[in-house]
Amino acid sequence: MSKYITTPIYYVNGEAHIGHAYTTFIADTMARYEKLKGEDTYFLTGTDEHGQKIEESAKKNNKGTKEFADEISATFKNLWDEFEIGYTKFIRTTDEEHKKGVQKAFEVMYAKGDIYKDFYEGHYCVSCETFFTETQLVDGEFCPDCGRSTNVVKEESYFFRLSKYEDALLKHYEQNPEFIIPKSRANEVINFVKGGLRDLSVTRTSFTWGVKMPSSLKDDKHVMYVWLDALLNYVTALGYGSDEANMRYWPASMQFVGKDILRFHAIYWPAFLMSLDLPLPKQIGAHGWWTRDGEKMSKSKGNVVSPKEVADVYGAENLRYFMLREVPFGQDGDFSQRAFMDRINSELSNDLGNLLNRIIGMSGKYSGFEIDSSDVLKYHKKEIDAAHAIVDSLDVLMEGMQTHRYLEELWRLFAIGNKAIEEHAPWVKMKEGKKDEALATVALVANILAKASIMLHPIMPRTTNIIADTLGFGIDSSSYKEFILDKKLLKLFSIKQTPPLFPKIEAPLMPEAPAAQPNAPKSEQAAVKEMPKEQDNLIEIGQFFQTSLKVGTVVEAQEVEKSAKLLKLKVDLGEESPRQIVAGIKEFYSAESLIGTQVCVVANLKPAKLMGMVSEGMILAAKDENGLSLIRPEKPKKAGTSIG
Ligand code: ME8
Repeated sequence: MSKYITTPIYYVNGEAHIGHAYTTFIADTMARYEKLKGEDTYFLTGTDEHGQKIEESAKKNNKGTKEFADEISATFKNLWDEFEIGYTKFIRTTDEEHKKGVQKAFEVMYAKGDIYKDFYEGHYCVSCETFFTETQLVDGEFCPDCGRSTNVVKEESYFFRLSKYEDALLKHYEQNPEFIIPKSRANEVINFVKGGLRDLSVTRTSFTWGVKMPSSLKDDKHVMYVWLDALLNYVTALGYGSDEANMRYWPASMQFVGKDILRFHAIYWPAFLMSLDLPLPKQIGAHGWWTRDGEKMSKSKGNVVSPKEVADVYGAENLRYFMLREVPFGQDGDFSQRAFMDRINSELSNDLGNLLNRIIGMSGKYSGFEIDSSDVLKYHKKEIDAAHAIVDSLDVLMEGMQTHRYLEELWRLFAIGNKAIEEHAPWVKMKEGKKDEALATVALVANILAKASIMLHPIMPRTTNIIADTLGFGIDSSSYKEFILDKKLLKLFSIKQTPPLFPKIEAPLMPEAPAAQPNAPKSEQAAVKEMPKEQDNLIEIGQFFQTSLKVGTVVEAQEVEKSAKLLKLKVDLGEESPRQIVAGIKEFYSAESLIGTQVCVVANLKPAKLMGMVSEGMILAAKDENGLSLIRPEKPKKAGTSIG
């Protein structure tokens, strides 16, 4: 069975950042893994180039729209080429075949009666290219997704009968519980659909930068809605509507998306496919959001992490390793140089790099850079069996996208290797004249390194090719079969001397992120307040003690879905149950990063309602022009400890 793996196609309104890189890394890893297993695999990525947002960005940059799209699209393609992303095709929605395919799809949907003409009146967010109803807006004006102002738009539009597919979608989710991973996200989608689907406006007349209507409709004042155009890329890339030979790869085995665009992929996209009588993708994988040093990345804050900048100083594959090791799939992740350096130094350099160096060194000293595996099973059957058990456990982790667990388990192989060297001390055995035993230990470790590098290959292809070259073998689906599936040992290693692959990093190699600029829309001046600055408003000590300040431990934290600013926290104040506190700190802290940390709380504040949620306290924070930080006890204190 063939495999088809996709990333979202990225908007060409700005250059790639590590969030885009993460999606691409994880998809590339999956595609490489399937190829290693010998699967016929097609891997698609590309750029999304139509719509009002791109038109406006081009204008701001004083460029023609196509010229601008060409430039930014090329920066994505070049970046992925630098990262050696092994895509089969890089699609652009401005490609002629794509446009033809979209027009054909529109005709098929129209002929089926799934598209009709009417008027649309709604609030449009250009940045998200999405319409909202009045009730969805924050404070009647702001986009619930990005917090920007929306415009009222009334125009003639063609509509897709999304409502018709409500039941079929719900049935599909029910019958295919693995359709959306992680499962927690599936519930969000199901609830959204259960809440009722409105037909979707799928054309625009207010701008022209989009795929034109099929000529058969004779209505050329409309262009296609960018999401209809964009989602169809997954089949037009395979030739839908033109040369359909590659349509044999459809349905996709895995479509990776960020959680921000899951709704489009798990609701609209399957409905479009049903309308086209095409099968639905096997799985949609929604990953979490990356922050930098606990803060959301944004151009306005100037704290966006450029993958190129990181790769240039820390190494492209080290970044791949870090991102895939750092977060469980589906959860939010944080990029900090400290965490990144720790993983490079301890895991890549100490555990893996040192083991390879020791093998190079010992094989040179004891056996002229040749390692013979003949005696491994005689002296080290236990270790080899343990290594094979680990290797056997890996497939299910990768197929379930548990890359952090996959790498964690994989690293246990290096622990076996390092422990064997310590325990069997080949240098002592050599002195005792037990050369066979010493060389068997070296061969054991060489075999462990060989197997580990095959399994690490999808994550660090270039690095593992160097390791394999150092050991004297090649990584491909036949070595995967021989050394992983059939559990064979490599009979003879011929070792090359290779300089250390992971030099230790002593200090951060990039400038630290500029502190964030608070930029809250007026709609959400939430529960974090600045401390009073007035010196002339003196109070008595008794007045101060009227405020009950307590140390609390955050036990739960969640993003408030329709809000760009709010997090909903459960804070343990040593009371019977934790308090719910809604705080306007989402721009500065990810929910994930707060769990288990301590905060200072005004505990006797009258409960207030924020976006319909009760907030039973206020969290203390300090905010200046450089951003916001929470006030925390210097050392952990029991939850509920009074401050004062
Ligand atoms: O939404 N953390 O394009 P886009 C993690 N063109 N991932 C992130 C991220 C972050 N901070 N920021 C972006 C679009 N991403 C549409 C898609 S598909 C038919 C059309 C990743 O350029 C994540 O995968 O805004 C997200 O879904 C994607 O970039 C959005 O890229």
